[in-house]
Amino acid sequence: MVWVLDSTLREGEQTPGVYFDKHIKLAIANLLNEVGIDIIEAGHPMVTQEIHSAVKSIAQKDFKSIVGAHSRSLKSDVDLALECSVGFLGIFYCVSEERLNTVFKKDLDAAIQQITDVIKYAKSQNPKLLIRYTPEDTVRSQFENVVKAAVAAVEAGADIISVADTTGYMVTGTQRNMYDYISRLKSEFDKRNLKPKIAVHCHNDRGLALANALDAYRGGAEIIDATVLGLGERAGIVDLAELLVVLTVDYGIQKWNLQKLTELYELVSKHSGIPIPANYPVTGKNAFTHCAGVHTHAASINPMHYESLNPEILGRERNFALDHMSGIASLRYALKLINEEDLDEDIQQDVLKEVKAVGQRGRTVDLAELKHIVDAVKHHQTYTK
Ligand code: HCA
Ligand code: CU
Repeated sequence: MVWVLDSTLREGEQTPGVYFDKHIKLAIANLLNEVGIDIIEAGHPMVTQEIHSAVKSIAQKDFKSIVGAHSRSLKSDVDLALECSVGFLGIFYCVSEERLNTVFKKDLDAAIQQITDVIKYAKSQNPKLLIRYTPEDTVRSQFENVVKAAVAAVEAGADIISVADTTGYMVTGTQRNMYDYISRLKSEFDKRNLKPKIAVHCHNDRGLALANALDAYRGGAEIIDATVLGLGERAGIVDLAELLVVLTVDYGIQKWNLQKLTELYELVSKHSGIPIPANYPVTGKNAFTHCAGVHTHAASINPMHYESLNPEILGRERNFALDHMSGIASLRYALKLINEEDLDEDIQQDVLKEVKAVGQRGRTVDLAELKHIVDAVKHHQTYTK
């Protein structure tokens, strides 16, 4: 069954300007555990002493989620991760010719030697440790290099191979698609009778991260990386809430507690300083709000006319916004909610006029303001009658 790896505390903290204090990291990890996330990638202990200490504290919690650390392919990084007693270790090293030649000044065999030495070392220190090896920028690297390094990594003890679309380069439905990539990679392992789990890490540079991740899943990937709010380098990666909702509702995988997502998103948004856009799918303020008169009318009869997701799965409520788009049906629905459904027809029309006037000034009318408008219109009519 598919696993979800949340990297809000590692990739997410690579969002420019984002820093989570240790106690906030613990609170986020706690909610991720309550959501039922399979792996929490808690940080890269080498980066700072604070991250080291946070990863260690999270790993010490009695979580159902596996807690992991990120690490370069260096024994010194692995030692710091091992000190944190993590159950998962993600090691990355690129294998593209250009990067090996210009950045690392190493040939492929020397790089593979370094990768396999580090994996063997980590496994020898803790045989139960789940090890993932990621050839960074997998999909733009020479396929033969990826296969050679990944096969060697699995033979050295890696349990998981991750396909990273580090620059959000893949486009479903074209030659550069994840389904084909994962299928080809899996067949290379099959040929050699190796059975690592395949993970996928999709960046969102073209807005296709979720589509690519689902394409990878269809191709046989079993672990999908995501972050809260899709945080991460540049445009970030797959959004966790969107992924979990699709896997639950559309793929029928009943495994995660979606009711905790609102609290998790509010916490991460508050402490990352990244607002949740109002029109964001699943967690945005407007995600379940109907506005135009035609929509509100049909949705108040049966919400499914204008919804394909039920807000209740997230513990959220459907809303009807009043603004310049509203018609009499929306107004009547809102009046019922404030116990004013018996208003005279002409008063209702005047209230609607006022609501539309407010809407044209670029605001919506909430129920409290609607009550004031009703009172004002009633008052005015008493005087002018
Ligand atoms: C990084 C790059 C990375 C690594 C992914 C992984 C990517 O920030 O180190 O280790 O699985 O996108 O390639 O996030
Ligand atoms: Cu990444």
